[in-house]
Amino acid sequence: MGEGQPTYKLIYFDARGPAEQIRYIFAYTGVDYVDKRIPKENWPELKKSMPYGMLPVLEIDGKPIAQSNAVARYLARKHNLTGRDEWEAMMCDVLVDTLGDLKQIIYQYRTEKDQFKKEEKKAKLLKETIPFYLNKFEQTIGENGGYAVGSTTTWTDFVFAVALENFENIFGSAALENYPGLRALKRRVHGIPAIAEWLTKRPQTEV
Ligand SMILES: N[C@@H](CCC(=O)N[C@@H](CS)C(=O)NCC(=O)O)C(=O)O
Repeated sequence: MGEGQPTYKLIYFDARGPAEQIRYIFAYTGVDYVDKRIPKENWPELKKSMPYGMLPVLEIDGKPIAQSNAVARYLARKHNLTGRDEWEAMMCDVLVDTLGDLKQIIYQYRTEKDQFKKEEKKAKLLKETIPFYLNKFEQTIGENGGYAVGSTTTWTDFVFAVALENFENIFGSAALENYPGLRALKRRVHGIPAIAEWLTKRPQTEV
């Protein structure tokens, strides 16, 4: 570890989840970190010592920092992954937060216990909500020549690539067939050599 380089320990469960975008940043930048995956049975005890009782948490020189987007944005800023200027950094946030709104709605559908309501939610998602958001994302990415923001790789590309993979897992690979720009973005990110290497060596998990 070079002088001035903090030590990083990423704590999460044995899953991609909201930790995966942070792992992509570490892979892309080549920064060393410990990818600590805690067994579910250790969680109740560990939870008590986490800042907000949730994971992921990134320990930076031993200090635990919560919130996957705050952590990703911090690392992105340090490693020039927030676009060319403050405007592009803001656009990164706009897209990440808007995608977060969609992920939240999908989460509510996935965790719905009532089968009838679940089907209703799914129908609305597929007919209205998903096309509404994905068409807008598709348009933005088209305008930016395949990038989420500006004309360079940003952390937002990583957040999208991770989400789109999950999206295809949830709704089937045909779910993105009307969105060639989104598919191409995911393919481009997955084709970046350091990310491609991470994809082959990462633990294979369901979510
Ligand atoms: N907004 C938080 C959400 C974190 C979150 O929902 N973590 C879940 C796992 S994905 C968790 O820690 N669940 C265990 C618990 O709540 O006890 C982030 O993005 O970091």
